[in-house]
Amino acid sequence: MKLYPNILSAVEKREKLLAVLMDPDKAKPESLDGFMQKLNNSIATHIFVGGSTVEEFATENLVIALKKHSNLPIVLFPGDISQITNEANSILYLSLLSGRNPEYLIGKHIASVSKLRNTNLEVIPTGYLLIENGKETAVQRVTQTAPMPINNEQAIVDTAKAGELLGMRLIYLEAGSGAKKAIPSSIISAVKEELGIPIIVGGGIRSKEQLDAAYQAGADLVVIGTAFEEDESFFNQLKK
Ligand code: 1GP
Repeated sequence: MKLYPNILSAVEKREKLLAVLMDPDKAKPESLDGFMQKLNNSIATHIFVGGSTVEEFATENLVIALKKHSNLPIVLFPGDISQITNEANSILYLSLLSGRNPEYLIGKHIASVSKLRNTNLEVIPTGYLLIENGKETAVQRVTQTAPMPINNEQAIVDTAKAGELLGMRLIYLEAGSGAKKAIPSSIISAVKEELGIPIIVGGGIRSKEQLDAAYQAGADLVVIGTAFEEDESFFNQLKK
């Protein structure tokens, strides 16, 4: 099953996509029942799996368990090479374009090749932009890069565009997990206007209103993790 063509066709049909992000450090394979039941009854279209600090094999074990609970495509959103597992369908091959740390622009990618070579994962090149949200986030800490200032919209648009010109298939606008402020609508729409590739938006989205605002501004796929982790009843507002 190839995910990218499905994303493109959803964009064409103006269908909006929602990924539930699950962190292998927090979601435990043995206690997924209730959560997954709610997820399966919701409008979620994808499950993303990833975290910034994850124990070895935790990702693989979680993905194996998730497949028993859901038929949704499982996409790796890896914080590190150790999180690559052939059990998933696809991998967002993230290059942190907002930062200037060569490890996260190309270094980790080179190191990942020997692992990827032995998988059937669909690799989706994704330009990843970390944007200021009011507090320090895990991505910032782990990658030792600064987020892009929110008031320099042109720099954000130009960075996203450069990603598209380099051949990225997706652009991910990231406010950071548990962000105080989600990506502002004005930034989403400015990037959307300039780009021909689908846009992912994530970080700090905690309500149906914020989700709809992100879609309205031009997000093709929204990622939500923390809000579901903190309160599973949020799924009730997002029923199919
Ligand atoms: C984090 O964009 C994702 O990488 C989702 O963020 O956990 O704040 O929903 P939240």
